[in-house]
Amino acid sequence: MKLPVLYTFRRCPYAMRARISMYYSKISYEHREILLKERPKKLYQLSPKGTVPVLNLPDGKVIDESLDIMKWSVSVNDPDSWYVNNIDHQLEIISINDKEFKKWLDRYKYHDRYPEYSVEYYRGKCEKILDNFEKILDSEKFLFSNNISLSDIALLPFVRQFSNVDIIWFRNRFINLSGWMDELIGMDIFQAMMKKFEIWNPFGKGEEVIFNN
Ligand SMILES: N[C@@H](CCC(=O)N[C@@H](CS)C(=O)NCC(=O)O)C(=O)O
Repeated sequence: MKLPVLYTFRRCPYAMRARISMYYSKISYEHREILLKERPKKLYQLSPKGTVPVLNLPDGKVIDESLDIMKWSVSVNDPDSWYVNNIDHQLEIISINDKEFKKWLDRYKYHDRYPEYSVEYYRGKCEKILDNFEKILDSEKFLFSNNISLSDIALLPFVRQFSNVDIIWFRNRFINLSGWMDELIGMDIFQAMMKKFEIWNPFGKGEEVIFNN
């Protein structure tokens, strides 16, 4: 059987959220690990913008946005109803993450490349956004209820990146988000999708990830 092919990079937060969804939905696929500094021609042929992740389905369809890969994945199989309730609100939170939080996160992480403002300024911009989530988690385990939603997973790799800049500071400042992050990172599917793969050789096949549903 022909499998969907995923072009991915292990540490990319967008690729991570896509892979978590694929593992959650138990979608068998061919994994093609790439390096951003040496992107294969095939990636550009499928999607000229050349970003990862890119999913090439057996019918030829190409999905080149991580959120669309997540949506496709749960449309195939959503065993714990990640994407059933509060859909508009979930999408709103993801959009704040992708459009606003990501921008400030990059400036916080690479503050020496953005000398216009101080590292504290950039961190403060991120803090303001994360404070909204911290408050929600006062009364709920996850962003929308005591159950995981797609938005928790979509945000996780970005919050994780933020926390890793100064993990001690993060854990003191965001007690609820720290617990939330630990719980999600502790999930088997998170650990499984972080497995290391060899870089894909463009003349060969990637590695098959098979789920026996
Ligand atoms: N909106 C895209 C963003 C993907 C993205 O920017 N991925 C990064 C790696 S983390 C990338 O491919 N960067 C290379 C580039 O922008 O040329 C998505 O959600 O899939």
